[in-house]
Parts: sequence; structure tokens; C-alpha cells
Amino acid sequence: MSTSLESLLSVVRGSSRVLILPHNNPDPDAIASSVALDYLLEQQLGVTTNIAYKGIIGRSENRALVRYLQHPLKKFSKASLRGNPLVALIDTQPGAGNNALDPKTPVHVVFDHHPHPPAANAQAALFSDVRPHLGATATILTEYLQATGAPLPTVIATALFYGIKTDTLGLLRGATEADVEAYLYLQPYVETAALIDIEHAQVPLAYFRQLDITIQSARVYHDVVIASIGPLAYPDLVGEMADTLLRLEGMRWSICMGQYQDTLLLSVRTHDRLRDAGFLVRSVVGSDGTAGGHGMFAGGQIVLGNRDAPHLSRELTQRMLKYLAISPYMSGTPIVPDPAVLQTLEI
Ligand SMILES: [Mn+2]
Repeated sequence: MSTSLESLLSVVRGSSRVLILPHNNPDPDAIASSVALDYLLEQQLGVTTNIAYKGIIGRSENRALVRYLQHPLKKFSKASLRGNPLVALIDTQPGAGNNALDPKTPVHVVFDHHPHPPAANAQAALFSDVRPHLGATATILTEYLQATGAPLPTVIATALFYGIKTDTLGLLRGATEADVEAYLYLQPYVETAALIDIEHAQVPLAYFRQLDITIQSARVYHDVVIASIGPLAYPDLVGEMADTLLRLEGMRWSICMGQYQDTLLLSVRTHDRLRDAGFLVRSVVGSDGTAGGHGMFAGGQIVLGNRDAPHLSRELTQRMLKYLAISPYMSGTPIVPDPAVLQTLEI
């Protein structure tokens, strides 16, 4: 048994309440890693845990994943913290700004692969395994499950495999040797038919409506495409649209902004291996909100308060253009040059 597995187990051993918290609006990496930790603690220590999440599981593929896992995540509420459970943060860290905890709530266990946020203190947790160079948190949990020597259930393997696959774009984005090893270890256990159903989940009409708005509002500034896409049907859409826009020929950066409830969300993608999307978001969002991310993809959120979302989006657009050394006064070129459509748009 590896020493890190032993120290994890020694921190959790004897706890009657454990709360596993993935980041808000959890993605497949966060969902799979949470379920894997839940399984590991049950299997090794007989400890039952609760997994809670804040926000929405919106993306159709992610909804299909939780259906396949038989809905192991419950909505986070004040009751989730009742009885002072031992808290494990997954794919996020204390102070990262994208989890349900207020910064004063003690955290006992942290598994993450994001760089340490400036205000974070993952070290304050009794146990933390944060490896910012890795492509996925699911890689870390795969190693722990492997270290137990116990058989790996198909559903857990399928979820972890999908977590690594999505976070690394099929090992093409930010994957390290450890990610490749975990991926290949999991592969023989994967339930292929289930994975196909998850990856090809159908999308609601809201997706196509948002896609239409994205295409109409997108503006190109040299090799940067920026779209401010208004109210979002669910938070993940801002990232899905940024992914889509980056496919436009000649683009090095894609940036998408949209509003969900009282928060302006920002997603950044880049092909530029010499630049870092996380730096861009952190510098543009500054002290107005929170930001995080890796080399090729990053995101941020700003609580609107009494600020106006379109106005804030325009301001952020200017900051991003400046950061990318493009004149903030340059007017962008639409990608749909239809004057009738454009007249109706307020950019
Ligand atoms: Mn992740």
C-alpha cells in the first residue's frame, strides 16, 4: 500500500460523516473523482459518504454520466454540513472560489490538479494531493484505487476514464505520462456501450438557441474570437460555446462570456502553447471575481451585484484585447455578415 493512500486512510479512519464536494457545476472529472473517492472510502474503511454539489449539472453528456452512475450526487444545502462532517474537496481547493464552502469552513482532504489559487491553503487540510501538472484529478484517484489492489468496478472505471478523456481532450491537451498510464490502466474495464451513450447524449433545444446567439454575437479581432452570449440556460454552456468557437479557422484564442443567475461567467480557450489561458483570465478578472485554469483552457466568474452584465462584458472584452496586445478600440468583425441580423443585435 502506498504511503499517500495510507495517510489518506488514516485521516478518514473513524469518521462517521464524510462530505465529498466537487467544484460547482461539476464536470466529468469532478464527478468521476468524487464517486471514486466515495467508493475507495467505502471499500477500504466501510465509511459511507455523501457527495454534494452546488450549481447545475447542465451539459447533456454530464447528465448522462450521472444517470449512468445512478445519481450519486445530491444538491448541496446547509444540511450538507450538519454534524460537522469531514470535508473532501475534489477538483477544487479551499479559496478557489468555485466550490460551495465559505473560506472559513475547515477542509480535511483535497484532491486537485489545478494550480494553487493565490488565496488557497490546501496545505491547511489534513491531507492534500494537488498536482497542477496533471491533466485530470481522475488520474490521481485512479492511482489510489490501483494502490488498494482491490478489483475495480466497471462503472467507476468508466467514469474515471471519461473524466480523464474529457479533461485532456482524449490525452491531447495537457496530458502527462501519469494521465496516459491511468487511462491505459482503466481502458480494459470500460463499459464501451455506456461510454458511447454518454459521449453522444442528445442536447436540449436550449443548446441550439445558445449556439445561434453565440454565432451571431461573435466578433473576430485578428486571431481572437470573443462572444458575449447573454443569459445562459445552464452554466456549462459558456465553456461549450468557447470550445466550438476555437474551431474557427485562424483563431488562436476564443473567449465566451455569459450570465447565469447573478454571476457573469467567462471561458477562455487557446491553441497558443506559449501563452497560458489561466494567466489571461486571472489578470482580466483581477480582484473583481475568481479565476482558475490550465494552459489551454480557463474560466472565471464575477458576481454582478449592481453591475450591468452587458456593460461588464464590454469592459472585460477591452481588458482581454489589451492583454493580448490588440487595440481595445479595434472593432471586431462579425462571423455572420448578415446586415439584417446584425441590426437586431446589441453588442
Ligand atoms: Mn479537472
